[in-house]
Amino acid sequence: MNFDLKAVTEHFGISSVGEPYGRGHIHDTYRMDSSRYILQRINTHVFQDVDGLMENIALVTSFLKKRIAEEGGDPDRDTMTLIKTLDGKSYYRQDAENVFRLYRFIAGTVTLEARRTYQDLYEEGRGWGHFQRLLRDFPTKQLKETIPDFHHTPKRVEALALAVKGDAADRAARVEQEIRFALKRAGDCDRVVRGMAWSQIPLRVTHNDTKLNNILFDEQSGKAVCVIDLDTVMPGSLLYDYGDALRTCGAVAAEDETDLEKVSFDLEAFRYFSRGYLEEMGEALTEAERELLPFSVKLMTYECGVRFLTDYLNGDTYFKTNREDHNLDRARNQFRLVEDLEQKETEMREILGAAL
Ligand code: ADP
Ligand code: GN1
Ligand code: MG
Repeated sequence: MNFDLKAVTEHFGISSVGEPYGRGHIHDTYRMDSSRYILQRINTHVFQDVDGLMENIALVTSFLKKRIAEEGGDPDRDTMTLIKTLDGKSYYRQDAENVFRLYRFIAGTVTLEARRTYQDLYEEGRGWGHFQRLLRDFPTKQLKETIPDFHHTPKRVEALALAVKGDAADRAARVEQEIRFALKRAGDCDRVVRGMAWSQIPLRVTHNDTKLNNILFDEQSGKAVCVIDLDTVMPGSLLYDYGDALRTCGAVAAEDETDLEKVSFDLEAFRYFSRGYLEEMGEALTEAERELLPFSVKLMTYECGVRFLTDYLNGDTYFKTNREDHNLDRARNQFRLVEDLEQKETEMREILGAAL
């Protein structure tokens, strides 16, 4: 560690005794002061607008606390609590690379890297649905778009077309089939952004990293307790969060599995997750959102594949890779999943029909 931990903890007024904690891929996380706090060194390479992102988190968590209290929940446990520095700031900057924030540690909870049973996915769905329902009246105008056009799929496709043209890593000739696959399906990739532009799909608060390991589960009961990792909270469509959660928790194989025979979408996972999500959020969905739920899973999977393929063509400059052709493997995997989702759309509609 090339920072002065004692100076950091002194700024927050806590003990400097602690240890690394969790398995996050973005920040350095420490459990401090007899498990009272979570200290995070913010990854300033990924997140350059620290002020914007901390302001978003402060706004969203204080709104959540009010709503949670109104519902009779525990505002200190059901959402994150930011602890300010002694001079009242939401983070402490030691130097350009070393920027820290402090949260209250939420005790008696666990994070899951993979589901243990389908019930975990029902709980995961409830967790994301509850988060969305509590925030349904949040004034989204207050939020900064810290990563502009993050889920603007047509712009992601434009970036792919540019990458093909530029062919920076001299790889385009090898992946003609994948490029064709992506461009052939670009026709309806604007359905969500178009719906938002025409105000048919409401602008809401979105989390934008709806993975299973960004929910804390109660150690004893297994129930979803708290949504964490709020760095990418931005204005957007809830379809991004619903679709991206299922892209990950509904896939049978890992995102970079190379044996495409193993890649498929699990309708049972879809059923459990959606039941939990809709129990919380079903009534607050608009007609247009409801209609697009199955499509959103395919859209987010397609978009992710497009991003992996783009990065492959650009020479792997965005996503971390740890083997040759890693991004290409991921793109092929996601596109295989898109094909499977195309086959399963009718069944997905039937499942949602029953759940609604
Ligand atoms: P990353 O962006 O690196 O994934 P996270 O904010 O998700 O970072 O935190 C990493 C891990 O730290 C989580 O998976 C979780 O296990 C743990 N964690 C984070 N915040 C808290 C908290 N307030 N209480 C308890 N554990 C937490
Ligand atoms: C990135 O860092 P991680 O793994 O949580 C990416 C997501 C992608 C995901 C694909 C800020 O998320 O959008 O879906 O990789 N996050 C960012 O694995 O670009
Ligand atoms: Mg995380």
